[in-house]
This record gives sequence, structure tokens and C-alpha cells, in this order.
Amino acid sequence: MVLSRHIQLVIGDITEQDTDVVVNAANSSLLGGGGVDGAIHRKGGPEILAECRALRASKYGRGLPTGQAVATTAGRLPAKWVVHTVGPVWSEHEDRSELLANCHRNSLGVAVSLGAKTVAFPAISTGIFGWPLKSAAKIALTTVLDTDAPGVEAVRFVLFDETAFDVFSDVLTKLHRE
Ligand code: AR6
Repeated sequence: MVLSRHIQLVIGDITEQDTDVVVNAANSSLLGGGGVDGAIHRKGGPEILAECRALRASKYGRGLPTGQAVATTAGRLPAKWVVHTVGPVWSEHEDRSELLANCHRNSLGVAVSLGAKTVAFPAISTGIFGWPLKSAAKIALTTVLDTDAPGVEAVRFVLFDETAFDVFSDVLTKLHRE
């Protein structure tokens, strides 16, 4: 584990982050939705959707597969880029953890290719997609700590409320003790 990587946990709104990259909890269509996705397109403006449409018309004609990641402009957001990734929908019957880990790995990979130094993640899949917070926090934090991402100096998890913040804090504290 790369415990030296700087991990920040904050309560806040992903659209207000001044990191180089903000990660969007998108869906395969790349054409918007609710939650984080809705907020990013609303506040970032039409330039983001225009680039998403261009991606659908070219490389991702069938949509962005779950676990993968792709960058667009951040439009009017303070960040430089939005990296869109598609989290798995929670299932009680099937273990989709690897797909959730892939979202984090692949988003960091895209951030590295952009030359980003700072990356902000929301708690992917824990809203509309229904993933239990504690499990999502373990997967997100261990994956970010385990992934080699040259040039990325800080990864910030932006939690929407105190409950999510407390869960991520507990999991991170336990990981540092292991
Ligand atoms: N900033 C930070 N966190 C937020 C914000 C915000 N502005 N808004 C919500 N959250 P979700 P998912 C939290 O539903 O579960 C969309 O329709 C929220 O409390 O945004 O991956 C997409 O188009 C939760 O903890 O993403 C997809 O169809 C977390 O962010 C689908 O929802 C993620 O919630 C993706 O669902």
C-alpha cells in the first residue's frame, strides 16, 4: 500500500472542488442524470455535455462500460477536467467490487495521462446505485492507496454529508492501523 499518498476527506460538494480533476459518478450513456452527474452538468455548463456527445458519436458508440473512465473539459467548474466513470449498481447476489475498484483505478489512470496532480472523487455508487457506504469506502480507499499513479500528489474524497464523512474516516483510520 502507498500509505504516503496524501488522502484528504472533506464534507462538501464535488462541483466546488479546485482540484485538477473531479470524478463524475456517471452512467453509461454519458448524457447526464441525477446526483453528482446532474450537479456536474448543471454547474459545469453545456460544454461538458457537448464533449460527452462527441464521445458517444466516436469511441463510445455503445456507451462507457461500467468501471471505465474518460475525460472531458470541466466547463465552468473550478477543476480543469471532469473524469467520467460508471460505477456498478449494488447487487446483493453478485460481487461487483472489482468493477467499483476499476472505477477508481481507471479514473486515476486517466488523471495520470492528463498530468493531474490533484483528484477529487465522490463516493461512487453510494447514491442512486445503492452501494452500502462502508463497503464502498473500503473499496475506494484501498484501491486508491494500492494504485500507482505517478504525479498524483493528493486524492480528495468529497463526501456529501457527515454520515458519509464519518464512515470514510473510520475506514481510513483502520487501514492505517493494519
Ligand atoms: N457532491 C458530492 N457528493 C454528492 C453530490 C455532490 N454534489 N451529490 C450527491 N452526492 P450518486 P451513484 C453523493 O447518486 O450512486 C446518476 O443519475 C451522494 O450522497 O450521484 O454512482 C448517474 O447518471 C452519494 O453518496 O451516484 C447514474 O445514473 C454519492 O455522491 C447514477 O446516478 C454518489 O451518489 C450513479 O449513481
